[in-house]
Amino acid sequence: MCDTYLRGPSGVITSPNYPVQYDNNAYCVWVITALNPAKVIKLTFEEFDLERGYDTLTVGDGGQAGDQKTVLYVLTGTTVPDLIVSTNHQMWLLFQTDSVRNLLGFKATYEGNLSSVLGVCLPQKKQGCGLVWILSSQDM
Ligand SMILES: [Ca+2]
Repeated sequence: MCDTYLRGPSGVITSPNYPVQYDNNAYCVWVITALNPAKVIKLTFEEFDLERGYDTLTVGDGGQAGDQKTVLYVLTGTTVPDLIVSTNHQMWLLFQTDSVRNLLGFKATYEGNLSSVLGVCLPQKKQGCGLVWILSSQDM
């Protein structure tokens, strides 16, 4: 899952191991960026299955992943969320799980009228999946 290039006008983000259960102590960050600042990012969920209250996917506006001031939603449980649209050209996702009980995870597609998307994986200090994806796009 690391060091993967994603290209095209849209792409898929899944929890680690999907469609197999995610790991304990996961800490994954995604930042989706449209280089055209006039664009917004749309995130559509197809599957959602997290341990309610203990494993969460936080979705925020902008590029400062984890910034409490920009949180749009903290998602947990097994209800598939509605479409999420950012208010600007960046959206971040933070997936965190605790140390027990894993479910299936999530699958979402992102779309921002993008012509290309680059995915980069960076190491994280925390234990678990430790993925940081920085997704950038550029209009043709
Ligand atoms: Ca858990």
